[in-house]
Amino acid sequence: MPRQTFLMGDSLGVGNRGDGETPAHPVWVDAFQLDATSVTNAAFARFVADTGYRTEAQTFGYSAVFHLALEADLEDILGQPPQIPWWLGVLGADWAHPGGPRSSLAGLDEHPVVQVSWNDTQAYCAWAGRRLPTEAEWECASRGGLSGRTFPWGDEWGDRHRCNIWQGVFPAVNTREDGWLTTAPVRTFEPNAYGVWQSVGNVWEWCSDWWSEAYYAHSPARNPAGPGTGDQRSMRGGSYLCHDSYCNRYRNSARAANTPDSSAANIGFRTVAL
Ligand SMILES: [Ca+2]
Ligand SMILES: [Ca+2]
Repeated sequence: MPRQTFLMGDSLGVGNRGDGETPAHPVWVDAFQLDATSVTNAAFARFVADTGYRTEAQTFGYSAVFHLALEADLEDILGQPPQIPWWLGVLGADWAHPGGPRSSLAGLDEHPVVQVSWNDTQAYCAWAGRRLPTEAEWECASRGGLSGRTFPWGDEWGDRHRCNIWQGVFPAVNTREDGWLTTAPVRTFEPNAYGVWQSVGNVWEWCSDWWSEAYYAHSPARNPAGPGTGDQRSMRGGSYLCHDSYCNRYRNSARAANTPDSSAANIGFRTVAL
């Protein structure tokens, strides 16, 4: 991505209150080289084969699986959070078993790796000689040189599916009109003008920043890298679970966060050259 000043944040008033997408503000970013796609299962498998790395989900013994994608026995289900009961804590769910212990990566080599925590991404980046993007870099790349637009391709949805989100009635019925209940291969649909595939939809992507809803009010104008400390790390782009009715976060400016040791079946990452 070329060095540039771009308008960061929600300039259209479509964001979620509380997500800290405003105020929209001009930001300078130096040139950077972002992966065209999310890190794939095949790439993560090379890292694990080379290093013997065990992810945090493997150490904890469980991770979060979406209820319609569960591949586990009943005794493997630890429970479900009352506020978001479509997520199940599942014993044996990890990057190699994203739907639970009965699932595998068969046929998923070119799908994004999921069930990786922010801390896991740091181990992968150290091995690969790369780093996570900042939120500013991620958003700059996702915008693809278009200023103030909602999506990587502009504002209009058009007459076809352009990203992997939810169709139907969340969280019970997914009609799969875009072809995918959970992850899609990383080179599905079309890249944006910067050659970036599926920044919005498919999987959330960890960024390097600590999370703060209040950051945009005082963030530096050049290469903002997030607050100095925090409890959660930022994520960008939404996932296959996003839907207008529930999680309108498949947008360039949308933000979310999670604790750095959390993993789930809809969180992955992509990297930047050092
Ligand atoms: Ca879908
Ligand atoms: Ca994405």
